[in-house]
Amino acid sequence: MRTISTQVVIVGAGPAGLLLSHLLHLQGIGSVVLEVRSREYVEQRVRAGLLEYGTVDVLRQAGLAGRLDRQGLVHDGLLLRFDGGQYRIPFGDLTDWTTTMYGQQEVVKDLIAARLADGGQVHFGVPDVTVREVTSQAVVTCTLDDGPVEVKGHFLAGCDGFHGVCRKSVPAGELTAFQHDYPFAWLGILAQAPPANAELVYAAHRHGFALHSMRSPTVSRLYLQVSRDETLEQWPDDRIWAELDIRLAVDGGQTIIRGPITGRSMTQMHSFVVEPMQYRRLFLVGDAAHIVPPSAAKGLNLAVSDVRQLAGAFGAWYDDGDREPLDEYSRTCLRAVWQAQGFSDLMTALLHTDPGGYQDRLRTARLRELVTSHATALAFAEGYVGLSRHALLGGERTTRGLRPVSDRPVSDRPVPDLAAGSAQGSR
Ligand code: RFL
Ligand code: PHB
Repeated sequence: MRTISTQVVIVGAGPAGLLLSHLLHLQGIGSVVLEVRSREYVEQRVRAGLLEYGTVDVLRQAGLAGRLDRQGLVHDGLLLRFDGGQYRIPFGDLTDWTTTMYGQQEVVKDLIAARLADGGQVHFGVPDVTVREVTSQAVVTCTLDDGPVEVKGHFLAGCDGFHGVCRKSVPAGELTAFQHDYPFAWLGILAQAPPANAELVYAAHRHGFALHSMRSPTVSRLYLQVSRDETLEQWPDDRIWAELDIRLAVDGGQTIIRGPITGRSMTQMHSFVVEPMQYRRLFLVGDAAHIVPPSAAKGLNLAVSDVRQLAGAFGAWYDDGDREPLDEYSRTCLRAVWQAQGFSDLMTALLHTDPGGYQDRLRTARLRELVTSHATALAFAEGYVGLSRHALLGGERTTRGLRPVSDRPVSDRPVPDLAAGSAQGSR
């Protein structure tokens, strides 16, 4: 069997695997990427669309944002519709951070183009990746165009998504899985229709949640909350549009622009985290280690956070022989992962419901608080744009609302002398 040697073996050419390979290349570290699907398939797979500012920043600093900067739609606010009213959360004003709408498959196309232009080794259509060893070295076997190969490296990065082989190769009892299933699903469509609003619209309606999102000035992305046992066959086009009209309605005005539906999907809503995100020389990255419900658009952004940590840790190891960042990878990432789990759960609870009951009333009260309390809106905005997670990972905190009131440590401030009988003290 032929042997290919590299430094880091990467399984999966989704955003996580491709970005990791690119960031390693920028540091002079070699990798081989093995992907089960064809290049065409991964470049067409419609999924995420909302990139946090931190994600855009990573892509920009890695020289990957040429098309993203030209075509991405930068947002600084979102619209919330509930109880017949519409409210705006100006997250850009609240946090100084923006989000960018740019399809995940466009990020993947840009990454593949960059990897191939740099002579990167990315193998598509590899059907049978098998993890052989991750103890003293990383070894996987698979079949490439010219027959069976053994791919050997110092480390293995499992970037193969939730259903991949890497996590499953870890011996039983080494990892602990935490899981939560929500009782609903998202029916998503992609339509050749201009978005009716410049900003995303999140609607909490008594029929269920609806989201009006977009991919470009001519392509809308729309979602409906459905129950988890419903199928796409139960939702012909007319029913989808009629339900979107109802749930997104505000004061009876026109809410969506219809157009040909070019893609549809049904996504079950789950949360999943595996701990730790490392086993010996195997590092789990992105959806291979954790899944969030799509409500808060965190999955892709979280995958990019993991990659950033891991690429930095490999850099420290290969440059200076410093293994601490690799040892800390799982602990550091899990802090961010659980923060994102918490925010995704909060946003799911705020927007989805079984109508009519106690929980429904509570949800409306919480939405009302979100659009009336500056403190609540600020906390929400920090979670939405990814600033809370950025701060947890050691990033600089620039949000307006959280600048320190005084730069002076508390111990330097004069202590009022109550015994002196000042006007206030003697009252
Ligand atoms: P991916 O994208 O699943 O990539 C894993 C890759 O591994 C390959 N693979 C294998 N390769 C070799 N051998 C095997 N045995 C393999 N098994 C699998 C797969 O073919 C694939 O190419 O994981 P990655 O890279 O960690 O990226 C994660 C993101 O894809 C995911 O978190 C997001 O799409 C989640 N998500 C969203 N995230 C956001 O940040 N913003 C959003 O707006 C957003 N919206 C969404 C979403 C996910 C959705 N669905 C469909 C789950 C909206 C939806 C509806
Ligand atoms: C999307 O466009 O796919 C999207 C946007 C915002 C979300 C979730 C999904 O909160």
